[in-house]
Amino acid sequence: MRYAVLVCGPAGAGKSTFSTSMLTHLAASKRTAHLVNLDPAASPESFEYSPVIDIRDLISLEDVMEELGYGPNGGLVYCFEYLLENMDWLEEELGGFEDDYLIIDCPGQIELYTHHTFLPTLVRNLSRLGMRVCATYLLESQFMEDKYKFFSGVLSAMSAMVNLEVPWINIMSKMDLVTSSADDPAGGRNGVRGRRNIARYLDPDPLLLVNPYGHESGLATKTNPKFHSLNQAIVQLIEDHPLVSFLPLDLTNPDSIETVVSHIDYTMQYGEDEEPKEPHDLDEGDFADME
Ligand SMILES: Nc1nc2c(ncn2[C@@H]2O[C@H](COP(=O)(O)OP(=O)(O)OP(=O)(O)O)[C@@H](O)[C@H]2O)c(=O)[nH]1
Ligand SMILES: [Mg+2]
Repeated sequence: MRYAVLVCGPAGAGKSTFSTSMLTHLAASKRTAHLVNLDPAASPESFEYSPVIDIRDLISLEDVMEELGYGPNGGLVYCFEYLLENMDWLEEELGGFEDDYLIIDCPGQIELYTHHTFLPTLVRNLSRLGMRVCATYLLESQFMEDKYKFFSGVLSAMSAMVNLEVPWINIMSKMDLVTSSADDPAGGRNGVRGRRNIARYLDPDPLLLVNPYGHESGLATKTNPKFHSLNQAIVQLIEDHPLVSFLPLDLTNPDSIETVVSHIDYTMQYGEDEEPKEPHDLDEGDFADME
């Protein structure tokens, strides 16, 4: 059986760093995994592990910009469309791998996740080739510092999930950057502070958006009244469709990586002849030092 983990998420979410950490982690557990680079803009020296399949062997952003006169964003879209037209190239590249575990590092263009047909087509092709596919979607912990930014991140994750229709894991990356203090004078009003508050973000609490701290703060006072009913509708949407919750990822903590990997394994039912394993739960204590 062949497995593919797509590593998705907005620009700078930590996709490439997570892909590398996962490869290191799997190697330490004596499991073979390979890196696939789908980012045509990745710089050649940016990989600790050299990718076994690299979109830049098919097409590079630099060439598209130079030869076709595209700018960087249009150029990237051109590259994805070029790959879609040349799926036989990818199929051929994938041909050499039996019984394998591929980690597919995706580009950070948000269009790819919201409406472009690139990833759904790619996933359909991988499934057709008999691969079990799971997608991870990374959002970085800085999103939790601002409620409005955070909920736009939640909505982007939701729209990507609906667009892609594969088993899905949302990950809150860069948890090592979350500093919290119990005696924060703002009481968590301006973003995540303290362990209880972190929980309200990892399992998004739509009430964060509805003026939870009296009349001084909250979306209701900060935004134009024209948008109140829209905000209300968004809160309702998230409440009615609780599709998005996040696994925290702290790359400085091996247990945290292990937890994320075990959730991925479980989602793909890795090792078909083995008993499916229950995913690890992160110990309560793992974030205890944050308070
Ligand atoms: N503190 C901290 N920094 C991180 C972590 N993961 C990534 N970074 C930093 O965040 C920046 C972006 O990381 P990348 O892994 O390149 O992010 P990416 O999602 O691949 O970015 P694009 O491919 O450009 O969309 C780099 O400066 C990393 O060093 C993390 O877990 N903790
Ligand atoms: Mg990257």
